[in-house]
Amino acid sequence: MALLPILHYPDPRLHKIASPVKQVDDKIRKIIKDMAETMYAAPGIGLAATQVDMHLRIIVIDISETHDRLQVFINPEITSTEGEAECEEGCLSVPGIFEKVTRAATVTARFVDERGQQSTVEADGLLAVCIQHEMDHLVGRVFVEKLSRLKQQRIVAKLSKQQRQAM
Ligand code: K1U
Ligand code: ZN
Repeated sequence: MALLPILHYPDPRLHKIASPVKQVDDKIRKIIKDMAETMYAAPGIGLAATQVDMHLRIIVIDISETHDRLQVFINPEITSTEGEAECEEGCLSVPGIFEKVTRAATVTARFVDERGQQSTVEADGLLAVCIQHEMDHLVGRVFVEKLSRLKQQRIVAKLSKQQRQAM
């Protein structure tokens, strides 16, 4: 079992742009396995490779209550969206912070699966939120950057305090 260290906001490596995966091979499947283990251990319902300092377009998500419905999205691209919905979001890279964010209510995305097969997903509810949140990580965006400058400053101050207390 390999648990990967998760980068914490405002680490500048969270702003790197991830590169597409060229070929889904055993090396990529090992990264996916380690990412899934890291997500389950955190615990979280999603993780983008960017958050574990691997700058490849890979996302893992499991929104099931039983933690046995892992979904893997390699090279995801959103092809269409509909509507708007507000949802409270959290982030393993921004521990202890939960804020409401508005995103598309439904998304359709194409992606490559763990076997290297092209696939599509139509998502709404929490899965749609999670796909958009994780895809933002792949282009270096963290959800708190959707909030007001004042809220961001408060969050950075709160995280610095948490880090000082953890020392
Ligand atoms: O990207 C991440 O850091 C993962 C993030 C995903 C996410 C959650 C909520 C809305 C949008 C995206 C998390 O998993 S935060 C932790 C969390 O939400 C959670 C943890 C344990 C049980 C249930 C939820
Ligand atoms: Zn996140």
